[in-house]
Amino acid sequence: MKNKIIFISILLLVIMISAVEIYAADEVRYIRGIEIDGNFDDWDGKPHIIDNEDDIRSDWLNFTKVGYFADDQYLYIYAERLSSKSFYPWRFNVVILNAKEGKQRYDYIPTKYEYDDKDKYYQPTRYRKRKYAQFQISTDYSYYRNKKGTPIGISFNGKKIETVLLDSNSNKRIEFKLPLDKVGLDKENIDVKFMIKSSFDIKSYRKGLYPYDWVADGKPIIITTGPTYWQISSIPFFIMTIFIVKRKYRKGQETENSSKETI
Ligand SMILES: [Ca+2]
Ligand SMILES: [Ca+2]
Repeated sequence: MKNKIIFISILLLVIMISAVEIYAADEVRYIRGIEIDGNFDDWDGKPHIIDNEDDIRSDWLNFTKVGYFADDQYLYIYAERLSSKSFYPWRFNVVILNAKEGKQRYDYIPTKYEYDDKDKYYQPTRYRKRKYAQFQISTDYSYYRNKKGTPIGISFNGKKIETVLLDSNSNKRIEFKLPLDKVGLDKENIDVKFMIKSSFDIKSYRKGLYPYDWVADGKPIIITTGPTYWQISSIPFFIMTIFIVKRKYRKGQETENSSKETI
């Protein structure tokens, strides 16, 4: 009987410790920020959306995956497209739907899509008129000094903010960050609602198909901003809870043993 109790206690302890370790590893991965450098390993474990491939004809405008992350200052975005050819530029907009400042544009955003079997294409069937603020992302050729890396220019409502040179040879994916103070959302624990819109695709347009690729299809992406201290402080809290549970369990065992002795 005693051996059984010891065995169960050890088993419980092992389960608890491994749970803490997994939880802590997940937390560390989450709180580890994104560095804008052309190395995409830091996107492992961050939220992402897979986008349809049958929603625009030009491969270089066709988004296939978008990752996102936010702290209290920046919205970080990872974008992947179908084409990796270096002579195709990057050119798209990041639309901030719940911007508190800088809303200047109106657009009809698709809210519903239907798959067209004949054209093998996702065509929008419903739209909603929305006002928003807009960041423009494009390959900055004025910055090209050598053939290595990808220079990504970032503008807000038509005004250039900066150019970052990504140390990456593949032109299939990029990463960048957008300053949330431009849209009045540089705060902790608030939602940022955004969408990504490709530039106009003449190839789709000529075939009578909808000429933009939106991510996400039919609805905005929502990410809650930091703070990171919340996530860090939850780890000691979790360990403390386990410690209390363990102490209570041990106390219970002691009472059980002493009552046995009395008998
Ligand atoms: Ca990176
Ligand atoms: Ca797509």
